[in-house]
Amino acid sequence: MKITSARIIVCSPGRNFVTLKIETDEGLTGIGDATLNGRELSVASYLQDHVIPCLIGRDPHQIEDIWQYLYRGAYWRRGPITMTAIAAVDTALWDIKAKAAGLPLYQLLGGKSRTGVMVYGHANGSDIEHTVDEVLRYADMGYKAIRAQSGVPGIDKVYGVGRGTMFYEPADADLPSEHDWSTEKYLRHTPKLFAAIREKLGWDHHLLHDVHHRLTPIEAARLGKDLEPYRLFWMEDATPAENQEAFKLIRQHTTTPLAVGEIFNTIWDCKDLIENQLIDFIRTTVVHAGGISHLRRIADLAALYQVRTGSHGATDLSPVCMGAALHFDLWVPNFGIQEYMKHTDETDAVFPHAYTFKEGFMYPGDVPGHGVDVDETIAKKYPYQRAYLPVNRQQHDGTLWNW
Ligand code: EZ4
Ligand code: CO
Repeated sequence: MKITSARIIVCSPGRNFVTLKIETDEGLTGIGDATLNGRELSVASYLQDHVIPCLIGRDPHQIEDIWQYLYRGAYWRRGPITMTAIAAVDTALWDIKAKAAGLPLYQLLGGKSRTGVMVYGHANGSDIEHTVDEVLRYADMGYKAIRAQSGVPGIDKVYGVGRGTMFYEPADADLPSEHDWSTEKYLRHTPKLFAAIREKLGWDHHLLHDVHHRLTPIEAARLGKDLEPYRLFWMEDATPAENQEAFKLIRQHTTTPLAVGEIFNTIWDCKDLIENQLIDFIRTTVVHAGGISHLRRIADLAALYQVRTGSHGATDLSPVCMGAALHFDLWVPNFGIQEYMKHTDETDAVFPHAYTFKEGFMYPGDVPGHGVDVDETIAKKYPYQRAYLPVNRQQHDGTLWNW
């Protein structure tokens, strides 16, 4: 088999998505997600201008060789744009291989390790009462695990509280919108939120929380300690992870499990945190960490230290990534949980898919490949629209902070 063509489909059915489609001389095609939120066109150009010319004529079955060719061959290793582009190629090639075999992708990875994939949904509210109601609504929908984010009294706009209740979408403007921040107010508020949730919800559901890189290490340690009574499944991105030594300090102070990795793009970003047992869940994804081939390497390293997977799955990860992730999750032995935010109906129409949700679990389906397609005719109705993630500034003096 030979790759005869490859092309990029950019569309915006409510938000931007970049999709790579690879075609072969045997008529089999495969697709991969290449969406990098707020920097979409850089990846599209990287693929179009620098990767696609190298793919034509290659045997799509040689997934590993093509991966190494694109990673080593670029000379400039790693980074979100390179690794998202490689991920798109890798995902599309796994799709083709599985279709050629006539098997759902999880069978090629080693088959099912579980009956379904536990996912967590997002409960967002403007204040504690509203967030508690949202958590209960997610429990009613069947979710076994729920992430809770709440507005903070005295802070104008806070991460996790956005438009809509099923489709929270942070990339909200054609220039970055500005949020404000107060660590003191957040740290006072958040333990009260989880106390209120446990009181109404009880103890039969997993609860998660995303700090979104807002705290210094000692502040993160304090929040972890204050949340211990509510037995969180995890506290996510408690502090920025460029300096990974910071996690030692957090670890020394709290038994609240720690999750990191949605912005990581290779195993090298994960290595020290995993080997030093500073985290409990690794959140790298198919689309931002080099595809299924590379994510498998990260998961195998993590397994040595009882670190489990918890892949990022917000709405900027397209249904193509979601489908591939669910095959991966069904197989990966050290699976923890999968993030899931429902896409809009417009997005689902552009990306018809075999995966389903039932009672808090998801299933990738059994069609050959990863089970997600792209309807190019519908996609054409939604042209690219520039959109940015917000920035965050300290209240009072406007110091730029971590969003
Ligand atoms: O901010 O996907 O856990 N989920 C998150 C997301 C991220 C966006 C960034 O593109 O933190 O909401
Ligand atoms: Co996050």
